[in-house]
Amino acid sequence: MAQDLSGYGFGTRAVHGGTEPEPVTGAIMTPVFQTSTYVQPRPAEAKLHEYSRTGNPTRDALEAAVATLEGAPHGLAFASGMAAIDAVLRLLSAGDHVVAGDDLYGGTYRLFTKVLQRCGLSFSFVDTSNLAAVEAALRPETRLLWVETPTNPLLKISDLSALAAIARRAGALFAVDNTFATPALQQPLSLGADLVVHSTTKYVGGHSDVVGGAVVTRDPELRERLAFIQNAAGAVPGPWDCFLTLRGLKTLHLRMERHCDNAEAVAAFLAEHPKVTRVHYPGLPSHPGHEVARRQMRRCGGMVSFELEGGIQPGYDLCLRTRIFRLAESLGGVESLVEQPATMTHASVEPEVRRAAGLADGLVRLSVGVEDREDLLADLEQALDAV
Ligand code: P1T
Repeated sequence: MAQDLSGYGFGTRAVHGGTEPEPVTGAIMTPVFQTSTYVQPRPAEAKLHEYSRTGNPTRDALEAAVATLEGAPHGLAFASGMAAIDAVLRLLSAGDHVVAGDDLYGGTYRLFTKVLQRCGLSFSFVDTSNLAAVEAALRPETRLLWVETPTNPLLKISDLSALAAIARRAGALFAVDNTFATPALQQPLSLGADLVVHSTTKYVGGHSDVVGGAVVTRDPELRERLAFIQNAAGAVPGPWDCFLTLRGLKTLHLRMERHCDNAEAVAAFLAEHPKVTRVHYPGLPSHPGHEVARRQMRRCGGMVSFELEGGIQPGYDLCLRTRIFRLAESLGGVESLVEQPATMTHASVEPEVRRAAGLADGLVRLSVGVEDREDLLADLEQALDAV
């Protein structure tokens, strides 16, 4: 049983969460328990685990570690961020209604509208930074409020405490996709959320080498229901993926400082550049969510998006001209990435829906990595000069 780390600082919890010396050898790092099943002393009497879809010691360590980061007792790991989101939505039943943000990862929007709607759930997409809009979208059958903050890709900020109060009054669960902020910068459970979801593919894993997801909660009943869904549906990560994610998250606090330092510099640079018409970064005082972000986030994270004068073509050209910022989907790894959401990560959102939410076709999104700041700024400068 892992020791209770609740009184320790975030860095100590990141390093030690979930990992106890392995009892047989004393190995300080949790081994990869590459096994599908476990020999039982007697029928239906398992030592600890019976089958690796249901449980695996490497996964146990990861689940405990992610929970510790969010300051919660219960974590569950999934094969991807989408699998984690899908598991949360399976807490609902046909006929239930969900209020969700209007600027979500394109894959989340796709799951909601193209898969789960067909199964009898209904969705209203609203700007969750507008509390009145959230209130107005509630229905008697609303069972879930689903929020990203900062959002992907527009970095909109929603007031988590206020939304938690709205959800509570409506009798709905409040789930926060904390992928962009990470628990190093924002802890939604302490602000009233019932569930926190992660694509651990991103900052939690941090090294662009593994896909995974997690759900964290303080509520033992929600944990039981989610563990049942996890086992019944089976979208679990393998032990190697758990190991890599666990290794990655031990340095989350160190990496996030550097991501934030670099993103602040990049946002300030872009805000001053004559070819840039708009910068979305909650750390800029001009950002409409700046004050709320300062209240509920420690720092503002490593994601920056922006628009260029002239619309789509210059953004497209910029993606081809950066050398250190590599053109790729995903985010949150040590490497800086650039992409064009409208044609890449958010292509599954209908153009009119994207535009109504403020996602311009020419928007460029940066995942600012942990390289040297001067090199990142020089890379953007030469690419901007060329477009
Ligand atoms: O890719 P996966 O691990 O399944 O996670 C999905 C997901 C969930 N939530 C947020 C906020 C995300 O950004 C993602 C994945 N996003 C990308 C791949 C991207 O480039 O935006």
